[in-house]
Amino acid sequence: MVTLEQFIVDKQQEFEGASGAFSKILRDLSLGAKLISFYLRRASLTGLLGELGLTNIQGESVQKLDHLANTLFIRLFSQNPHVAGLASEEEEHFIATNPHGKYVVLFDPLDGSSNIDVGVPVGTIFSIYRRVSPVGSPCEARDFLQGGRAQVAAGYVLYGTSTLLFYTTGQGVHGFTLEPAAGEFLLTYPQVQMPAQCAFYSFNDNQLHEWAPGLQRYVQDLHARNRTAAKPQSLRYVGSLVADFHRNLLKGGLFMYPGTVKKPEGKLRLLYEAYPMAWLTEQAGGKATDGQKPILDLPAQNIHQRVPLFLGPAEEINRITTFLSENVPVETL
Ligand code: P6P
Repeated sequence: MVTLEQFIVDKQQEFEGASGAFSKILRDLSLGAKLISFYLRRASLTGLLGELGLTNIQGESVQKLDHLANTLFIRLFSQNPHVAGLASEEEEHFIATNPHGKYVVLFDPLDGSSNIDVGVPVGTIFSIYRRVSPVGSPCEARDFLQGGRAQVAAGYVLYGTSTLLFYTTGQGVHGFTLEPAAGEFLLTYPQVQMPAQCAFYSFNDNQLHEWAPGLQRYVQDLHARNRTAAKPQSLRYVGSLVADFHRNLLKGGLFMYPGTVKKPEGKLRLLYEAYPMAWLTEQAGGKATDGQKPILDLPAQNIHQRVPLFLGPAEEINRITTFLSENVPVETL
């Protein structure tokens, strides 16, 4: 029965030289997660389902719970003395908070929220950096654009059959389950490793005809391998990144959201979706690319930039890279 806070202390996972900073930031994140979990489970009883009637910077309709989660995390992190600034999927610009804070937090407050009305699990994704601008002055854009390898912590909350919090600080991936009776996250998945073989594949193939020929060829090869495999891979895709990723992290699976001819950068955001999920993937023994290059090595240009995303066991990701680099032509069926 190890609580999240005790685990951080036991593992000395504080950032060096800032005792209590990581604990305090994770404590705010876990408080937000507990409250969001509470509101989500009653949403259809309390009129919190559906749209707010606004459109966010992404051009997406804002769900009522998107707004609630975003507002909650902004309030929590704004009062945290260790946090100098925030960037949210729901906010066009970053928000400077405490000039004496040493860290910045990026988050997708409620990813997959279009699934809430149909009872599909949704999640929160977070990514933490040590600021590079001078402490004592307002944070700057460069604090958020340091690149994936500069993250000091990253993780997600999954609001599913239970509320789970998974994170890494570069010392492996660790998972915790919310015990509502105690209001605590308890350690339930220490040192998670992604299985080397895929039991599942997760992608939306409604734009397959617009994918690179090499990737279409990979999909043909995947189906051909399934015809003779002792244990064929199953398609599992719920359209909620955290839910699809979490299943594949525990059971082994490929997640991909490629670019298309019309949208070569794909849909998912680099800073607060791809970077954190890529670091978790690598820390769990998997591989994360944009189809060719490691996600964590891609430079950050702006906080809402998009990137094609491939997450999974190294063998499967390497196979995709081969098909894409050889751009093997699509076989006529
Ligand atoms: P599509 C949810 O809107 C999201 O951002 C991710 O959580 C999810 O993986 C993806 O989009 C689903 O997109 O185009 O398949 O509905």
